[in-house]
Amino acid sequence: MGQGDYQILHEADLRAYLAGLPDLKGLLGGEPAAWAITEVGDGNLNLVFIVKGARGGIAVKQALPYVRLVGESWPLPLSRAHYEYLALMRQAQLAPGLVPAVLHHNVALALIVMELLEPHIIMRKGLVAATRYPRFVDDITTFMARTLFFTSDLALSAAEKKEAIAAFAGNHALCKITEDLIFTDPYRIAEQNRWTAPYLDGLAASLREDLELHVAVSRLKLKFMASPEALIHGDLHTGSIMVTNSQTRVIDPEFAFYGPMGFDVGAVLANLLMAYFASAGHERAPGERAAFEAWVLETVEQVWTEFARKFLDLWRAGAAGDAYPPSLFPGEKGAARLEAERQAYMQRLFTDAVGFAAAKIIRRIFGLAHNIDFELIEDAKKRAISEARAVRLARVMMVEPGAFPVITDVTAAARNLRDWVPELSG
Ligand code: SR1
Ligand code: MG
Repeated sequence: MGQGDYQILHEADLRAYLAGLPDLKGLLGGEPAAWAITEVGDGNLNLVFIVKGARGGIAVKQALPYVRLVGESWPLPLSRAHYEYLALMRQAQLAPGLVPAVLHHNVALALIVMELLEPHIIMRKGLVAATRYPRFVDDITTFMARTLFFTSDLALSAAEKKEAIAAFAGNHALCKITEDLIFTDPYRIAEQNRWTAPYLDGLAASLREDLELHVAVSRLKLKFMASPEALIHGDLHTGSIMVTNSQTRVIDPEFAFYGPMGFDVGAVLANLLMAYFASAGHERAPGERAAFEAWVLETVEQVWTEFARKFLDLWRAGAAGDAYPPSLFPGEKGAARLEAERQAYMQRLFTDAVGFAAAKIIRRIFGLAHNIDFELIEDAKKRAISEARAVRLARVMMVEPGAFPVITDVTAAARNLRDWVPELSG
């Protein structure tokens, strides 16, 4: 298997391939024939293998030439593995210890070998089980503040920034998935849409007729397409985060490109809010998950406040980028005016995050790709109730983001909807 050939790797191919790489062979230890190789990918796009030897283990991710969730009828470029590799390397520089270490990369095979994250689990699974993660706020806000700030015009020269945009511009097929699945399809008839029928039939139809919502989501789509503010992860949901009680790792940045910062922040907020609304559907006795639900809303608040604090601290510590030239803000008066502008910048970013969070919620309830937070609620009526509550909040967040000037307005609105009884179809 040379550098020039792509083939979908099966267990035997992977074993032979790894056996030919002395560093990885040594890391795994023992005889290659004795390595345990398991394909564990449960995402929508790729193959993921866990390989364990006598000494250690690794994770191997290979891009398929099509969307795994749908099949060969939906081709997808292998180049996404290259962008994922670029993003992982940049994120490792900017947020050390918060992404998996890359051990090997093969462009032709669209293959990335990473450290094995063990005993980490996908955060979404932990949230379904009502597990609280004490490191999460500090780690995810450090990740977002540092990766977004240091790849923005606040930290880069104009030339560096444009080179960086160009380096990721080819990842447009992945952007197109987002443009279609998040910002378009849930609001029109699309073959791949699905929802909890028949209970949400009426709500699905109302989304298709809601022109205020169509304007709001189209504005967000335009912002996503035309705002290369920073290198964003591009798919920062709780399925892209692996956790233990004491560690957090952000994985899977294959959707990375230069886009709006609020898209990443909104993704984290949206997925926590969905965990909150889904929680009622998972309880076996009333109030059983109350402490977890309180933690989730507190986490929503802290994710924004800590992110904003860290981002502003980086900016105040000395922004070397070409935006906001210091010579335009001299003396005490200039410093005060610049500080007021920083606050205004963060307020705009917050409003973006609120809107993008809303779009992220609606796509998981009416679009192609759902999440286990809701999907694992077996009783379809209960699931629909949780989903309808989330959609009620998401609609206001999208159409009137200005009605949520601070993050506690979002959490208060979520809390008020906790026991709201929606009118269901069917
Ligand atoms: C067809 S891919 C569907 C979704 O999976 C990924 O995780 C992204 O969220 C994408 O939108
Ligand atoms: Mg993914």
